[in-house]
Amino acid sequence: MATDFKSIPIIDISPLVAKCDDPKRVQDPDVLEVVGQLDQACREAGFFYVVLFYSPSFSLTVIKGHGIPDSLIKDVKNAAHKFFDLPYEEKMKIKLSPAAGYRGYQRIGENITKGIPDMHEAIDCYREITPGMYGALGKVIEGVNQWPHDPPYFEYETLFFCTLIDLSRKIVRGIALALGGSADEFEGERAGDAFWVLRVIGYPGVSNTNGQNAPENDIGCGAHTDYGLVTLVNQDDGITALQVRNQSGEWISAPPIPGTFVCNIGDMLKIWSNGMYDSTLHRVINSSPKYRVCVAYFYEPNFDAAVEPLDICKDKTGGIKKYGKAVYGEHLASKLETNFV
Ligand SMILES: O=C(O)CCC(=O)C(=O)O
Repeated sequence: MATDFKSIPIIDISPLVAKCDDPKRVQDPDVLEVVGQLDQACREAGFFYVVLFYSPSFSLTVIKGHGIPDSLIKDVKNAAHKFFDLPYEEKMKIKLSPAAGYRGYQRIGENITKGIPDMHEAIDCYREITPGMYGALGKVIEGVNQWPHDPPYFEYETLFFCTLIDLSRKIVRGIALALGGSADEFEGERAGDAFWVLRVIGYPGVSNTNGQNAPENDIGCGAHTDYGLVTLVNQDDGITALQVRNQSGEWISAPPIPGTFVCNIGDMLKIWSNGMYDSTLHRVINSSPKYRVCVAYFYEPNFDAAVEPLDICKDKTGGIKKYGKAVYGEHLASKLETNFV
């Protein structure tokens, strides 16, 4: 369960990224330091920033090899701003629908959280699932991703975000160590063939949605937890909109920090950890007059993974499994089938 954290910790994970595949990793004090910080962050907040690039304001280590240059992240967000600025009819050419495997463009208000339309629009895409690949389990999400032709290169640039699979895997290896397991705990049939979801999301600024220039905007994305293992979020600079709920119910801001991704844990990790780590509620309110873009990469278990508390976590939490078995693909499908108007 989250604590009464007042801010989201920043973790320089470069020692872990450099050494997580090295058999001697647990003898390295720098790796152990990162593992300790991950454990604390996952127990206390379920959210943390990972530092990916050299940022003069933070003087932290460059993490090489994650595959996404800062300039490309900016290009993707610029392209997203251009796409969301297009006329509605243009955007609807790649409309999301159940027939398209829930892939494509969703208009403002189409996504529903706890009965209330979210004031965001988005392009949703998923790792490809070919017909029959997972039988009835995968049916709901079968399809190919739908990409805009305008602006050009949108698909090509955006798909670069999928190289975050490598960084996510390394973070998850660190989390496995933090739970007291082996670094390989989430490989193989758990998340060795990780499914992924990518969302490019746009949140209108305050005066564009309610027309009253009110100090607080409508909810851009209602309070929710993420479904899978870990999420990496890159947000527009200069707009504070993402909020994370602590144990007392206070909403703690997670402002954009240049050169970082926000990382948070999802429902499947909560089950695997037997509740040692919680998937923390978060929401988005863009109260700035500016339009905000965020790119969220969701690193998930294998689509057909059967997820239940790990024995090492059960033993550390009183010996009783707090959660029954969940199949990740079923969890995702149940969310998709109730998420939209
Ligand atoms: O816009 C954000 O900062 C986060 C988006 C989010 O929470 C989500 O898509 O699940």
